[in-house]
Amino acid sequence: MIEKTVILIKPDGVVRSLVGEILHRFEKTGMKIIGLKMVWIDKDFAKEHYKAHKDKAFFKELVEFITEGPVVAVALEGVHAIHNVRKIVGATDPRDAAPGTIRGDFAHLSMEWASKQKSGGKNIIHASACKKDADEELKLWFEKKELHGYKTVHEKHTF
Ligand code: FUP
Repeated sequence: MIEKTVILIKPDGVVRSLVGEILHRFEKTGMKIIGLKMVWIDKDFAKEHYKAHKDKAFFKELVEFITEGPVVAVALEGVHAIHNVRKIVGATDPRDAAPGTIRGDFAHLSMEWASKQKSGGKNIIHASACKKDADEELKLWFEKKELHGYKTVHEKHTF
């Protein structure tokens, strides 16, 4: 039940100075940050990350968008972390993302709009979709030595 997952604060989230706000939302749940870094990836790395979308019409724009600035990569650990993180992130299209979710609160440019602008969808954040993706993304984004095991106060003090 204890899972590890990956989130990426995408270039739009970074340039809008939303890093602290976003990290806070995950930390408040009690889930544990076990890896954290800022990286400016190149196109080959982006293509590997988004390989599931390589045949989609928006693939080129997706790769261009995620490489236009640095991203903040975060590894999180917690009970049902993959599901819980996706719940906090919200629906893929900002038009559908519910208020209270990161995408619902901080984004509004729809995928339809992005496609008309010929840009990648600006939805602030990526989160691993399932266990298989989480395992692959942890390996792609983090070296073993960049992931840390430690006890949070919640684990130390169980009343
Ligand atoms: P998600 O798992 O919620 O990030 O969504 P997907 O894996 O389905 O999509 C990956 C990324 O493609 C999304 F973050 C947004 C982007 N996208 C576009 O840029 N244009 C589209 O028309 C659809 C998706």
